[in-house]
Parts: sequence; C-alpha cells; structure tokens
Amino acid sequence: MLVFITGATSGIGKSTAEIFAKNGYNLIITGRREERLSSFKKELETTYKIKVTTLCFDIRESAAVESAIASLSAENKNIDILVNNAGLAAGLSSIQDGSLSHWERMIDTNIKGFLYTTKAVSNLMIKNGKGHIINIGSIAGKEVYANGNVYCATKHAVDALNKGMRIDLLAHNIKVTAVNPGMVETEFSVVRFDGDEDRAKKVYMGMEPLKPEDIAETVFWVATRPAHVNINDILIMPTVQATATNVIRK
Ligand code: NDP
Ligand code: 8X3
Repeated sequence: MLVFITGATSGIGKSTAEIFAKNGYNLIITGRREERLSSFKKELETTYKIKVTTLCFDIRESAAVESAIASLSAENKNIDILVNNAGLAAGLSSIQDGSLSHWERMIDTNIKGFLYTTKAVSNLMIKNGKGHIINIGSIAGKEVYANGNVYCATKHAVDALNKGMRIDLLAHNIKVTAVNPGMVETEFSVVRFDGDEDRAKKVYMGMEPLKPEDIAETVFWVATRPAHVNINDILIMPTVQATATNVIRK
C-alpha cells in the first residue's frame, strides 16, 4: 500500500507519515523543506523498513505540482491514499485590516495547491480503478470566528470540495473523507503569526490542545475501514474546546 502525504515536514502531516510507516505502508512525502524531507525519509526507512519517496515542491505552483507527480516511477503512481494536508493560516485580522499577501498565501496554498494535487493524483487513482482521498479540513471550515475570515473561507472551500469530489469520484471507486480538527499544537500558530513564538504559545496557554498524533490516528482509522465503508466527515476537538472560540482555560 502506498500513501501520498502533502506537508509531511511537520505537525499533522509528519505524524500521519509516521503512523502509516509504523504499519508497513510505503510513502511519498512532500513539502518545501528539503533537509527535513530527506532526514525524515532516512529515519522512517531505517526504523520501519519501508520505502519512502520525497518530493520537494511548493504546492502553490501548479507546474511544480504537475511535474513532481509526473516524475514518479510507474510503481509510485500506484497511489492508494492521498492525504491532502499541506496548508496554513496567515494572520488573524479583520477584513478591513487584513494583509493581501496573507490572503493570497492562504488561498494559493489551501485552495489552489489542494486542487492541483487532487487533480493530478485523482487521475492516477482513476487509472488504477481505486483510491482514497483524505482531506484535512478544520473547525474553521464548519464555523467562522472573528478575524478568521479568509482562513475560514479557505477551509469552507475544503469542506465544499470534499463533498464535490466525493460525488465526482463516486463512479471511480475512490473514497473521499474529511478530517476536521479543532486546535492542534503544531507549527501552525508560529506560521500564522509570522514566526512570533510567544504569540503562538499563548494560543494554547492553560488548555490541552490536540496532538498531531491524535489526528494521525484518526486519519489512519478512516483509511483502514473495510472496502465497503467510507467515513465522509469527522470533526475532532480537544475535550476543552466546544466551538472555534469556546475554550476552557485554567
Ligand atoms: P504545520 O505548520 O506544522 O504543517 C504544515 C505543513 O504544510 C508543513 O509540512 C509545510 O511544509 C506544508 N506546507 C505549507 N505551505 C506549503 C506550500 N506552499 N507548499 C508545500 N507544502 C506546504 O501545521 P499543521 O500540521 O497544524 O497543519 C496541517 C493542516 O492541518 C493544514 O491544512 C491546517 O490548516 C490544518 N489544521 C490545523 C489545525 C491546527 O490547529 N494546527 C487545526 C485544523 C486544521 P513546508 O513548510 O516544508 O513546505
Ligand atoms: C485551525 C484551527 O481554530 O485556528 O484550523 O482555525 S483554528
């Protein structure tokens, strides 16, 4: 079995790669940070005796996505599972104060990059007559919170695309699932606040967020249901978080 994971250099994508590796799946892992990809490949291959292929590209560049996927060997084009995980939030500002470059980064990564990958890999799956696409959405795709405007819009787009691609790919024996997390402590908030680690730490202060491993376990579980069973959509939250903004803190 072969799993293609976008954004496997940190956080949810990295933990997802680890759990599939531990269970004997071969992997294609992607991201922009080449050094992290190659050291992670080495670590996974040594520890779990599986085969890992790395693809280093920026998901915002359609030509780079296409040529990276086209460059895969025939064996590596036999992708069983695609985890559409690469994504980010940039900024937390009102619509009137938002930064255009933040907005463009989120739209280009979370929607356009997601689409480029999905198109290329779903065509391989159609040729193979089977597949499973697992989309990492968010609580931000289910509700909207103050100053989350554009990030929430991109994750609402993922929610809509998750439903849309399930319909389009139904006749091709391709399962489509969304895993939508609440707060998970990863590099997400550091990226959101442009590297401001102190501000990022405050997001999780006094509460117990999800760990990337919690999401990885969920992704692995949805991927290992029997062939006739599909999990359409899961919302997974920290116990102390009821909605995007209702969080109990000590
Ligand atoms: P991280 O910042 O830890 O990981 C993000 C991953 O996405 C990295 O591997 C990064 O790789 C990759 N990535 C980002 N931009 C690009 C790009 N332009 N091209 C290629 N790869 C890219 O965050 P998370 O693990 O938390 O985020 C993973 C997903 O989970 C995202 O879609 C996020 O929206 C979603 N999510 C996160 C939640 C949270 O609270 N953390 C909650 C709900 C959803 P590299 O930098 O090497 O390119
Ligand atoms: C990430 C969770 O609440 O920061 O998607 O939007 S949140």
